[in-house]
Amino acid sequence: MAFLTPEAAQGADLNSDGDVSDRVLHLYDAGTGTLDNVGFAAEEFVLGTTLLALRTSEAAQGAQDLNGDGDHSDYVLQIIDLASHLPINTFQAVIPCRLEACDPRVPYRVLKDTVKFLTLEADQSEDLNADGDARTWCCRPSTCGWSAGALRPSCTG
Ligand SMILES: [Ca+2]
Ligand SMILES: [Ca+2]
Ligand SMILES: [Ca+2]
Repeated sequence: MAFLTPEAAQGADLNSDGDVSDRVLHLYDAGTGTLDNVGFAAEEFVLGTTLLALRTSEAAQGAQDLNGDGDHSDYVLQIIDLASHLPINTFQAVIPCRLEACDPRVPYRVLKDTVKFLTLEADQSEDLNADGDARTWCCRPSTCGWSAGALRPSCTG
């Protein structure tokens, strides 16, 4: 189970950035009764069966540049491997999908070993060209990263 804890309600700085104004992702394992603070602020998250994807505001995360483009005004997609609880930063800006084709309850899609999401080129300070800004992140037990043909909306191999 995953949920967002408001720091203000908890009276604690849960993502170690020196303020108490963020909402920070926690994972709870009912099997073992353990509560895990992921340590990242999140605007929202999407829980899959093996992966969880969250959208972190750089501003809320202590003004860190999480996508490496030299500013701290973006929202960046991060992924948690639910087996290990290890966070993986994709270093990619993300916007919730507001297209008609998208379900508004699912701002980005989390599949078994793949997360599909939208990046605005302006946020990423990068010309991603061609195919409508859809990006795909593949994560498999041995390798996490971009699939071959990274900008295609599906993962292969
Ligand atoms: Ca904080
Ligand atoms: Ca903060
Ligand atoms: Ca940035």
